[in-house]
Amino acid sequence: MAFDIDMIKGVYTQMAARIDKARKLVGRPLTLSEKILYSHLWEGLPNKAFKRGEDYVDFAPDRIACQDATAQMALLQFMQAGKPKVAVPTTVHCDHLIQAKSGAIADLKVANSTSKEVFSFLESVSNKYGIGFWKPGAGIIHQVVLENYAFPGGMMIGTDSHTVNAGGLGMLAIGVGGADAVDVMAGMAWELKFPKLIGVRLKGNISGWTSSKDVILKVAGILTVKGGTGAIVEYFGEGALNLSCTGKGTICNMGAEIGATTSTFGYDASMERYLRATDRNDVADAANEVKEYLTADPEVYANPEAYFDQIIEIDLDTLRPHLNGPFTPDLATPIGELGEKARANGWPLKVDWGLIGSCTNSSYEDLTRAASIAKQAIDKKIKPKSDFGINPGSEQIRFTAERDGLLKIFEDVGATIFTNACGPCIGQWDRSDLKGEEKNTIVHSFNRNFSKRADGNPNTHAFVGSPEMVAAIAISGRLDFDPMNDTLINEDGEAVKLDMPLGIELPVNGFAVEDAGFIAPDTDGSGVVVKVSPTSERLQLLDPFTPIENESLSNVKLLIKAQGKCTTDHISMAGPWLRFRGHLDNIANNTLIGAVNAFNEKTNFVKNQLDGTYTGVPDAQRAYKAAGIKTIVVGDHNYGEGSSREHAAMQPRHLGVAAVLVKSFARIHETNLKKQGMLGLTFANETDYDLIQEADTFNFVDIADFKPGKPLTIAITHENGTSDSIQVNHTYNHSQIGWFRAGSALNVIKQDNAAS
Ligand code: MIC
Ligand code: SF4
Repeated sequence: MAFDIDMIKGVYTQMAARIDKARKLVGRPLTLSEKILYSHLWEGLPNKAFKRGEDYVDFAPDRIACQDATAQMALLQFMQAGKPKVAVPTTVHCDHLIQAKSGAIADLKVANSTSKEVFSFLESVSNKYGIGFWKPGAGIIHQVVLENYAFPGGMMIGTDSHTVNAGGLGMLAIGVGGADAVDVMAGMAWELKFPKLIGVRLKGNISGWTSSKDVILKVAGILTVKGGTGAIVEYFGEGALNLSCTGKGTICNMGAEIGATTSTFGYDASMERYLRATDRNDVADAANEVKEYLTADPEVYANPEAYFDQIIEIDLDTLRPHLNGPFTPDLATPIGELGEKARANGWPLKVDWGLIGSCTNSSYEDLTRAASIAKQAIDKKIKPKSDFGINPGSEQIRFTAERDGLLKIFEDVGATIFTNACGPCIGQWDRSDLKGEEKNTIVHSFNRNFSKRADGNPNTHAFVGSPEMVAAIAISGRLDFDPMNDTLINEDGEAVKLDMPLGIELPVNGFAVEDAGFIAPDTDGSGVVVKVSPTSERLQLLDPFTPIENESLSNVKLLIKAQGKCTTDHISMAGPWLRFRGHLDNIANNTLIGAVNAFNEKTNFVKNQLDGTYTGVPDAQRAYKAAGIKTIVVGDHNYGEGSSREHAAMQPRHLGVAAVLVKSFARIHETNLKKQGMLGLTFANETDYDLIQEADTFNFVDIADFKPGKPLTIAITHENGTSDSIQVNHTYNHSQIGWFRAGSALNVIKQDNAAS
């Protein structure tokens, strides 16, 4: 039986009336995305049609998922909200804080001891507030959600950008910062700008070496890392129907890499099979009763151009497998063309590691496809040239894969089986084969490959591919290997070819598990005491932020002008810093240390305008804070790309940064800045970025008149006494300006609580 089946049935009971009413209001057939949006309005029955890309709308998500690295801050904030229990079903998953080093059993033991304080905190807060807790080793949040909680037609939010993975089961699942999750946990509406819609028609069928991963690698190449911003991507067509449910999850998962709000697929037989295989006949039966509401109206897919803002068509019959990278997930290259490109760019051709796992590609089917390649290495006597690491997606997958002999195959080719956790995908990797920062290449089945992400080394060139392609490349040890055309020399000196991968969609003998790792909360958690030691270096109770006063915005100094890509990994690095995710002051010591200073192209080296010296970004910022001076961060396009981590907003806020002014923002990060009571602004005229000089002072001349839809003016004084006046845009609505005035969104919740 599924968790929360009554909630799911409740959603289905109300669905028909809400969607039928929406169809009338909109006056035309509806896409699946619109159906889910309109059936999850905070007000219940829709009473107006919304403008895509314009209207802010209040939604009522069905559930929330948090992972250990973001849940700490989310729950520390929720604890301040003064509520006895979470208002909607919520889960916490411990997956980010487990380092991959020697193998699952040893690594888990180490994590359980080094992060004991944090895991115990999360477990007791979960118990107190009615939150389901998935202990370390249970699996990666998005696999566990897909296996247990996702349901067709539902809407969920999660404090992780890859929450979108649940689109594989026909949900609208959206990544948010912790403060957004706190709104919903506290029983309030969740606000989102009504998204635009991108339709992707999948023609033909996937076969051979091409996989679901290649669909999204191709889409990323077309749309780039910001092409999906503000939009939901809805996949359809014959090719969609023939993809497995977890394969659809892979495609939706990496929608985060194109900035999309989320991605989804209509309910179909693959989803029904997956629900039944994961012990959720009740959900499948309930979904079957409202089937027509769980996909678009037929007119939409027959004539999509009339219903979507943009259409992309991909012919799966001719789609080739890809590897994307290095350093960005949208640099797409078909296998076969990579050698030439690598040679031209000086990317090392020798591959040191092949890593299989992450929330993107760690399903049972993924492991079978990769294992079918690994098995050939054994059968054809090819000695793998690279090291191999595997992170299964969940304990259920691991247990079943072990039973079915898949793990044995990987072990026989020398792979290390790491914990069911994020591991190297988030820099939780004690990589022992490098001595320093050697230039090297790795291939992985993850989703992100930003600089330093997996191992902290800026010279590691990481390429993203399907698990089976990662296996093939790792066996060959070469980035330019094309398994469809090239041969390998085996131990007998013969030239042998790898056959195409063979996957098993769902385990023939069913899934099995002994201890899935779930701990249900007490029905009454009011007596649970949550302890946070005042001397802890890992956890720190939060003090409310004080509002940024208008007067403090007249002598604002430039902290850093960031150049080029500035992802949340650059703003608040993960890896070794994950250990401080529950301690705002300690993690603030990594603020913007990865951002490239536009004036000297160095990282963590900025001018402290107070004394003219050059120093690390956190040091300079702490000096401004001590002097009571507010600062501004200037950035390029798609600033804050990547993670949902609100630390990237809370840390600058905590240290006294008042505003972030960029050419464009990634969605979640922009919202996180607003939630924490900061100014997230964009240049009205992009080239004004070039006017910003190293020792500039900023005066927000009309901040007293901060209003929705009205640009702000900033007077900039340069060191040589000259000045410029620029216009900056913002997307704050009335209530978001209220957050700024109150110091944060959480302060508004607290004020409302106190008033009621
Ligand atoms: C990531 O993949 O970057 C993470 C780590 O899962 C983040 C969340 C975090 O920073 O904790 C994400 O994608 O949101
Ligand atoms: Fe974990 Fe990587 Fe997925 Fe983020 S992308 S949730 S770090 S596996």
